Amino acid sequence: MVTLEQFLVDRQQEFEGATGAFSKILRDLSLGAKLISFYLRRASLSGLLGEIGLTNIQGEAVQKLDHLANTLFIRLFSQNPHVAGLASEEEEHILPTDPHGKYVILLDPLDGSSNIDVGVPVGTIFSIYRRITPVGSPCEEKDFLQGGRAQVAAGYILYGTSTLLFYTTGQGVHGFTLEPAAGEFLLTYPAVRMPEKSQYYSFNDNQLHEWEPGLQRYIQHLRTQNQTAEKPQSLRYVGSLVADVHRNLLKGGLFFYPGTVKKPEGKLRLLYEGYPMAWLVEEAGGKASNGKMPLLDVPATKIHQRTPLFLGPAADMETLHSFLNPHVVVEKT
Ligand code: P6P
Repeated sequence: MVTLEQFLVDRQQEFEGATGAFSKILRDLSLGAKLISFYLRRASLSGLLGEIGLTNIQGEAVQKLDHLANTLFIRLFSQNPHVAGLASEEEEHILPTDPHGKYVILLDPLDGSSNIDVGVPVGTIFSIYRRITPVGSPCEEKDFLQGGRAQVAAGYILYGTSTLLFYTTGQGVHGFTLEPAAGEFLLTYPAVRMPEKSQYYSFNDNQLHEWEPGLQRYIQHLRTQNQTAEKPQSLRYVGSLVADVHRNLLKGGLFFYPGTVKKPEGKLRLLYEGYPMAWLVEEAGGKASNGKMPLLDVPATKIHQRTPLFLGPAADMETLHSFLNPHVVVEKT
């Protein structure tokens, strides 16, 4: 049994600087995860379901647990000397914390929270960068807009049938399960690889009529393939990004949330949903794109910018791109 703390100590050299900063940041993330998991599992017993009557920067109703998770992580990272600042889905602007911190963190504190009332798993998503502005001064927005390939760590916490923490620092994807009896995350998924063959495909087709024609043709291709396949792929979509991506990461499957005619940028946020998920999937052997280019190469211009997101096994992504960009020769991986 390897605890998350021990795992981090054993692999400290993998995280640049090896100063122990990452261990302390991940320790705060795991403490936040344990507390959120505790409150989530009692939400309907303790009046924590429902909305607080506010609307966030995204124009979405703020759930009580969104507010709790956001406040909790702000408190935790505000007292961490390695963190120079935060950006959160729930906050319009960046939140500078310790000017002597060397890292900045982007967070979706509780993604998919509208599912809480119906018992569908929800998650926390995080993305960590080394700041580029001088240590000793307050962090600035440009620290958060370095682009997906500049991430130094990324991951998610899934509050599902168990509480799982998955992360990467560029040395593979490693997963841990919370053992409530010990209050520790234990290593349960070392060196995760996404299966090359998909069992599932995942999307919400309520706007299919607004999708680009190549994508509609790809859906038809999937369904035609299923008619003769020995093991037809199943549609699985719970409408909670962490849960949908986690299932497809472990079992193999294509997930996408495309743009539409009215909303070409789609719904999901690039910096604290797209980039971390794309890096995790690439580190596990899959691919992620915005339909046109690798997602990690999509330039970051605004903290809350949105992006179409496609991710899945490399071979399935190659087939998808052949439908989306029929005139582009897709390099054989
Ligand atoms: P739709 C949850 O609100 C979320 O941001 C993601 O977790 C999820 O993947 C997506 O929206 C679901 O959106 O339009 O299918 O309900």
